[in-house]
Amino acid sequence: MARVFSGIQPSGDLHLGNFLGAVRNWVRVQDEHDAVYCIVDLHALTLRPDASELRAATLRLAQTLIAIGIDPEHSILFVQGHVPEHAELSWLMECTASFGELNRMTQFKDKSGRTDFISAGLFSYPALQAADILLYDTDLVPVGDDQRQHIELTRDIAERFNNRYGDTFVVPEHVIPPAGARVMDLQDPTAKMSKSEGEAPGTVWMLDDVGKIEKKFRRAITDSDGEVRYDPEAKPGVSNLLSILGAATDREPAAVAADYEQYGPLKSDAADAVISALEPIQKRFADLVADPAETERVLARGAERAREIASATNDRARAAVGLLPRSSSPRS
Ligand code: ATP
Ligand code: LTN
Repeated sequence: MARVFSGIQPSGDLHLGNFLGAVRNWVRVQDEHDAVYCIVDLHALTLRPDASELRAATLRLAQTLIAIGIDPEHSILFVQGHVPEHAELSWLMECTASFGELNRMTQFKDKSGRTDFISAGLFSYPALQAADILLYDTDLVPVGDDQRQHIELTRDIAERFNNRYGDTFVVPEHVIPPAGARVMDLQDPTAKMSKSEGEAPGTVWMLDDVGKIEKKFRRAITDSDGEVRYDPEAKPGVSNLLSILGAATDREPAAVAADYEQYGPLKSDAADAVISALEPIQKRFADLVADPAETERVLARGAERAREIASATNDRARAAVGLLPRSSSPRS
């Protein structure tokens, strides 16, 4: 069975873009694949979160992922900081990636422009991401469109490492969903819906109640010509609504457009489709929140299973570059 790996930052609650672009597909692929899903708390540190918020967000994200349908009995669900091989292999990745490559990453350019303290970790972020992926002999990485460049860099790093030191890593491929890969902000449809935008009215949170979701869709920015047509360049707001409704109902946005002549019904149908996808998830989430110890047990077990795979790959990589074996450690 092909191995799937993906990661998500505990940088706040999930929004509709995270759901349609990424985690919904994690659930869809887990039955036919050997799936490993990681909550990347070390990556979240690149933007200096408050410690107690990070702790709470990590647990809530685990609960959200289980509520969405990640099955921790079948797939491996774990927290990056529980498996020390991630930080260790990251250093080898930093020494394999070039400064120029990291400097070309658009996510770094975006995020460094929005913070007054630019940590070195924010710059080397993709090296840690490469370590995450390569530790698990990953074949496929399901992500939203914004991660394409990072996965391409991971492939380049893996190939360079294999050329320098001999075959060590599987070279992974990204899987970008056909619909929902880029959900845009409902108030600014030229910007992607994002966790870091705070309480923005254009972001639909997965835990928003029915009233809020309806209001956000009702107020979504469209345009003034009144025509329903899928054309993301010329009509970004309307096209975003069509993409969302299409992704939520598994239809092509252009085909959805044919059913509408006015913006009002399109907005309310998009809101209804989103509400019916989110309601059962919100119910399961409430049950999980009532028993945090159970989620902590799931994560501890996930880390154990992850570490079995990660330590073998990490040992292979350490040996390949010429680090002496850790004879005192039971793992190498
Ligand atoms: P931040 O704003 O903190 O960067 P984010 O909302 O971009 O957060 P991430 O944790 O970086 O979220 O991403 C988790 C997953 O969700 C990734 O696979 C990413 O590609 C996907 N994703 C994020 N935003 C969107 C979006 N607007 N549309 C589709 N997919 C998205
Ligand atoms: N960089 C990703 C999160 C992430 C990831 C990964 C995704 C960290 N490690 C490994 C896929 C595979 C993001 O910002 N969404």
